[in-house]
Amino acid sequence: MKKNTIDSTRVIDIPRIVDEGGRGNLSVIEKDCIPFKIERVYYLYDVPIDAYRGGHAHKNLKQFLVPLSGSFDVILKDGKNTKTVTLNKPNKGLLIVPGIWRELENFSSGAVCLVLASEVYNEDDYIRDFQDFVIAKKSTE
Ligand code: T46
Repeated sequence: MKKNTIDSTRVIDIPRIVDEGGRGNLSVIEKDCIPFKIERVYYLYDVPIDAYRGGHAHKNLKQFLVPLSGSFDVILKDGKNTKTVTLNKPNKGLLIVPGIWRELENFSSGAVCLVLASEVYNEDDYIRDFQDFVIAKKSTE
């Protein structure tokens, strides 16, 4: 389990190209915008307003969450501290480093959460029990 704290998670601005002809915006994630190579892309959508996603930590996975549409809250925990980040702009994404518990809630109607991930899917990388997570974090102190 990585020693990271919630201070290691951060919102990153995604470059935005505003069309001068009034055709709207274009945002692009390339080169060094995020600090890992993308190995997987998935997205959450049609999430009911009262539904809850996440509720786990990753041992090694880095992820970048982008609210392509609508908004939702991401609750981050490191075993000691908690912070909530509201994502509601398609040109601002949240970097979540390994060793951080995350919960996603308060999805607005029509919200879409794009996730760029540093590894392919691997269930062994998940810690899905919060007490196990807290114990694993304590062992890094
Ligand atoms: C995370 C949050 C933001 C796959 O087969 N492949 C995949 O790439 C993923 C992500 C999931 N799955 C399967 C595993 C489960 O049977 O899809 C099902 C739902 O996955 P889970 O309950 O983990 O979904 P969320 O929305 O609670 O969590 C997901 C990611 O798993 C997680 O890494 O940070 O989105």
